[in-house]
Amino acid sequence: MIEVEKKFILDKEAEAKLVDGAELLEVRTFTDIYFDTADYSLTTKDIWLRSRDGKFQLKLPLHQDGIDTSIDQYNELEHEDDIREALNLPQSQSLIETLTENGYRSFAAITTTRSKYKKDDLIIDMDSADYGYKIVEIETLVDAKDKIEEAARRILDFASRNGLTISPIRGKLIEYLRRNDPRHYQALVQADVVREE
Ligand code: V4E
Repeated sequence: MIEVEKKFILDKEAEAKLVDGAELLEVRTFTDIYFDTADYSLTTKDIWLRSRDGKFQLKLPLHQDGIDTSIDQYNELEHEDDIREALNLPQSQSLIETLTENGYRSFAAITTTRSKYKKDDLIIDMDSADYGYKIVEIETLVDAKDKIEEAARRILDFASRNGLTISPIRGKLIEYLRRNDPRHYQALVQADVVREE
């Protein structure tokens, strides 16, 4: 599946409007541990490897011409075999052991409490990260690339109807790096993965 999502700043007014008429699906807390090599070979290519509560996930960028670039599109791999193939890793040992042997190490751990809502057939994730940062993501899943554009339009329409401001925003990990690891953050700025506004 392809995840089409957009992050927005969450202030009190926006939160109240969003929650109005929305169905609360769940509240849960999870911990993400992010991995990369010492020279940032994944993240400087906009590739994100993490273990979420112990389960590995890999996000690969799916930037397409002609599609609104204010929407982020990633392909998500969740099967260890697929992740090994995408990263060119051999099929031996556990994934964490293979990663360590191939020079990957963890560079950030973030615990998030997420309130998930459904409204107008879109998913709203209100995230509060343990280091003191709040964000909201509007997202949907599509099963083919030719459905991304329509999904992106639905998200932006929904945002304007619900009083959300479309402005550049740092995700939880990027803000964490900006605050805690300026060297890594600058490498992402230089690689044009992160734009400084
Ligand atoms: C895709 C990405 C990163 C990995 C973390 O992805 P994100 O969607 O922020 O995490 P989360 O916890 O909401 O995952 P979900 O539960 O939705 O799967 S870190 C940075 N990016 C992309 C990115 C970027 N290139 N530039 C900026 C300013 N923000 C984010």
